[in-house]
Amino acid sequence: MMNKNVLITGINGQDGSYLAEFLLEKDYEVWGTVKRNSVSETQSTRIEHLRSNKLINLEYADLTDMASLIRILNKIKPDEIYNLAAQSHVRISFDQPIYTANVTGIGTLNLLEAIRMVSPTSKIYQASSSEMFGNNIDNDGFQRETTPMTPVSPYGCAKVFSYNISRNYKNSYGMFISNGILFNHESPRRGTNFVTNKIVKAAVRIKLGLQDKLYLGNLDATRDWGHAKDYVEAMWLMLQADTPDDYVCATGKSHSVRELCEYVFSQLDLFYLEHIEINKKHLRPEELRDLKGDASKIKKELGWCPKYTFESMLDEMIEYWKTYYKQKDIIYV
Ligand code: NAP
Ligand code: G4F
Repeated sequence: MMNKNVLITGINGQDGSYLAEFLLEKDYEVWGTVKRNSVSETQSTRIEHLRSNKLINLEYADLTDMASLIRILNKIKPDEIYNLAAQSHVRISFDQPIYTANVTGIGTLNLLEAIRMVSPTSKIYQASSSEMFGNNIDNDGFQRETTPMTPVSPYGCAKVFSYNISRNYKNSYGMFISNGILFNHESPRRGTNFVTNKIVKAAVRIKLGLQDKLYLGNLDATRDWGHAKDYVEAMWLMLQADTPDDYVCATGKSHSVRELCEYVFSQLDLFYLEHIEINKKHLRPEELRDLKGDASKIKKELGWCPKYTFESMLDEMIEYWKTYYKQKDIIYV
């Protein structure tokens, strides 16, 4: 029997790399898009360990370059498409709002239009985000599929456009498109300018005497943090359903950035307040204050069951950085 083939845009991102591993284990033929970088080694850092697998293929493409998407779709005609590519950093979206709108918003439309023309029966996953809710919270303290969306960042606005245009293409053209409204998810592969991995990496470096201070922004914002490995399984589950639909993915527990610092530093026998300073440059012009998701729909309908806790996720990240610096011949004290 032929292997199912799949296209992942943004395969070298945090989620793309875990999703590629997950799908290779299921014997999919995996095609992924990478962006050209002048340092070619960094184009595929997170998936370097998968490159020798005969079922993985990389292609140059950019969401802002529709012709590149048409070329790949023509070649592959994928059974499933996971649109994970984005300018995904919320703080940076305030510095580069137009670029963010072009990639994270219009880029999705470029892809959908290309799929409609070339491969309309492909099943599509759109990477939507809890950032779309802005500061709306239901009376019970949770956000869910029905919570209104009033985004508070250029990134959130671009994601709402992608969410809406995906639904519009599903309804207008009968395409199979599901939105995963994913809450924050992390791992050792998380970019180190997102708050979890920034804190864990810095705390390990402080413990090793490689750094004195950690500069952060708002310590009082709360987030619902899960593990990326659990969340890529949810993406796949959405495309195995009989009909397309939109699903929230979250742990249902939220913690403040302060609590995160407290936990990570205490795991290294440090007291966070002795090492943290606030730097205004990490504050956002408008902040999304609190996130806590209700994932009962995906649990009930698709049987999704996350395995990691907040603590086990952070412990894995701490171990990663300890090992990383050990391999660099630094003695851990
Ligand atoms: P990530 O690590 O930032 O990965 C994004 C990927 O998109 C990278 O491979 C990046 O390539 C690629 N990319 C950026 N601009 C592109 C363009 N113009 N054309 C083609 N590819 C482009 O993000 P992630 O954490 O894996 O998240 C995956 C998706 O889920 C994103 O859409 C994100 O917005 C969304 N999301 C994430 C979370 C979360 O907590 N992680 C939550 C909700 C939704 P380069 O590295 O070469 O730039
Ligand atoms: O780690 P963050 O940058 O993630 P944020 O803004 O919640 O966005 C992430 O999750 C979204 C889902 O809700 C995704 F759609 C998006 O792509 C991305 O993956 O910041 C988390 C919190 C914020 O409240 C921020 O203000 O941490 C606060 N924070 C405090 N100091 C900081 C810092 N964030 C960063 N990045 N750097 C700081 O120094």
